Amino acid sequence: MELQQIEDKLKTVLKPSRYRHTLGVAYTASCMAMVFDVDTERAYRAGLLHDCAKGFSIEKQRQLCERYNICLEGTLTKSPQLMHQEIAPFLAKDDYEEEDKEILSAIGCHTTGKIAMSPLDQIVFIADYIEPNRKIIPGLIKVRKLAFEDLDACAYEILNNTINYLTECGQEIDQRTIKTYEYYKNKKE
Ligand code: DGI
Ligand code: FE
Ligand code: FE
Ligand code: FE
Repeated sequence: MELQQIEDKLKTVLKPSRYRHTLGVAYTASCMAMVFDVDTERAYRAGLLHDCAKGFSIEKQRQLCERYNICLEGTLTKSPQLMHQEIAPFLAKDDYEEEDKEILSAIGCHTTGKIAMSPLDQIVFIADYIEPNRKIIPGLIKVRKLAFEDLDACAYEILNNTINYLTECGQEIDQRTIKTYEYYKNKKE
């Protein structure tokens, strides 16, 4: 699909604030791509598509998980906010004609991250956290600077903040979030 078509369609399925966030991620990802020699259109497209499943109700997301044979055990049952990451690659392919494996990979790990992320994976993961419409939270200023300097250090910082935040809220932390955190922690040392 043309970028314009993707944007038009997303605008009809996402609420206005989510659509605004989506554009913020697309633009931030393409700026980061300029710094780290990644294809800017790919980064923009991945940014657009990353939350394509977020407009559906949790019930509808559960149905989509069943349709795509996504296993609903473990963290996904306790943390339904992770479902949209699992659905995104399937939905991007079916509803937005996205065939690019690297884009599908990036949107499929944008919430938890994964071990040894590609530069594009990291860019989408980071852009989602720092885009300009996000409200300022502790540590964000530091993360925003690192985003244009060091992808590994930036990913580590985000995962550390997220794990601390989820622990404070008493929320279940996904195994992938923990594994990704440990991976980037070891890489840093
Ligand atoms: O979809 P967005 O709001 O743009 O952002 P996101 O997809 O990165 O994250 C959605 C939510 O998921 C956010 O509130 C943080 C939360 N989250 C991230 N990692 C984990 C998690 N929640 C749980 N329970 N476990 C995790 O490991
Ligand atoms: Fe998301
Ligand atoms: Fe995120
Ligand atoms: Fe997002």
